[in-house]
Amino acid sequence: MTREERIGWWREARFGMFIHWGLYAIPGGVWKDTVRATGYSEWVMYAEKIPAQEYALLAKSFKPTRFDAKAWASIAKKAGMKYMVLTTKHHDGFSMFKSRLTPYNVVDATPFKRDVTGELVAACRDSGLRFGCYYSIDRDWYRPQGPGNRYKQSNVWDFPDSKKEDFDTYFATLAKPQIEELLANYRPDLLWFDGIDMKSDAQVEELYQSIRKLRPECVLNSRIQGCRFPAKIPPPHCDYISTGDNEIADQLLGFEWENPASMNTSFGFNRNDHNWVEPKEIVSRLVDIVSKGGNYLLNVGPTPEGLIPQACVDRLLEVGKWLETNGEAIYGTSPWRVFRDGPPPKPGQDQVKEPAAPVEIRFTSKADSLYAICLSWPEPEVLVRALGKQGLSDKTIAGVRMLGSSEEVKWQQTDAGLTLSVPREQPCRHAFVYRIDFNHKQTP
Ligand code: H79
Repeated sequence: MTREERIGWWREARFGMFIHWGLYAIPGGVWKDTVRATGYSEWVMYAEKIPAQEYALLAKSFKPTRFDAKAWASIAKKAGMKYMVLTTKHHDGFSMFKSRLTPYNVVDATPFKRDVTGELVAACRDSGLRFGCYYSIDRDWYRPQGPGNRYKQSNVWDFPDSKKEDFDTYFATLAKPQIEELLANYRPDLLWFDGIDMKSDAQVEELYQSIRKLRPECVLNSRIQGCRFPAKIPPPHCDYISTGDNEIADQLLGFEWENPASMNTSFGFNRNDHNWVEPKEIVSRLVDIVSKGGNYLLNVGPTPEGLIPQACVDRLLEVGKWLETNGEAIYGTSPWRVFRDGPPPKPGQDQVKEPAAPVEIRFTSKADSLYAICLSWPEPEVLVRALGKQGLSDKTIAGVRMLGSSEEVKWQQTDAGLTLSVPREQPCRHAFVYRIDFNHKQTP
């Protein structure tokens, strides 16, 4: 199977749900007297240097009585997301799936005893969502031979003797067989590696060949090899590039990419972090990412009770509402020749967060249509400079409308650009999509 065949669904999907759920949800950013209202709650074991045996006791209080895989899948669906990626093992080394390789897993080590990965896979399949497994391959703070005292972010409080570190053994006896186990038991559509660069080239190759043999259709992100972006574009053993956490590419990359992003400052549940990204910015970021050919993998950190926080649900439903009207400008689109139009950015300006007047525009395209997506309501009219007579010399415009609006849009094309009238009523909130239809060129 070719990469082109494998990546088709993923390229059309554009918007996915990342789920960080594990033992770290229980402290939720609070450990003894230390309260962290910002930052990665899934790093609590590292940040507090919690001995592995003490951290492992958290498993005994993992009782998410409100967990309902179908409800999570339904939230993702309503948000307009097309795939889900779950942390099957994070850096803390705890497996959120039934594993025969270690009893330190959600079924064998908790009173809950339910295979949450299996339940989520089933719920996703039932509702037409693709499913991916996140796996932290290069870090494991639970295991003495885990990676590794050579690296600065490893567990040196339990395992100070760097001679005991043995990445090769960890890789051969746990990481690689667990990946094979995930592939065999859950048949994921995607494997989402998080890693740093502990693996040798030979290990990457071995892992890659094994995955391809077991499941040729499984899409792979770039962190199978290394974490750094934008170095090595495109890396050899992956289907798409993961940018840095919360890092949006600032240009068209010419290769599929995805931004893993949090909705507050943490990926795992943090009970004191209320610093939520607002729906308008989520929509802006989605549009910005898709205009550059990327996907948006937006995270939720469910609570120890098993609920997606209400603040996330509210925001996701709001984005879903926007997509109901405007999804055709997002799903299955390709980037246009340029990704943006609008006033020249000021140095250091984040154009998504602080769009400059009069209006920031992003483009996407599909067949004979071009979508010009305004990141704020344009008044009294909008001039799209990139679509002047010269910029569009090879195409003629058949008509223009605004998605969700039945009002007529008047348009005029000059050398300066394409001027579009603005409907009286806003058809939705947050961002506004003009669909510009071109006359179809008959091939002779
Ligand atoms: O799973 C999420 C993060 O936990 C994980 N990737 C996403 C998807 C991740 N692993 N490593 N890193 C992110 C980068 C490391 C960041 C750090 Fe830090 C900066 C480690 C120490 C300083 C942030 C601040 C985390 C701990 C303190």
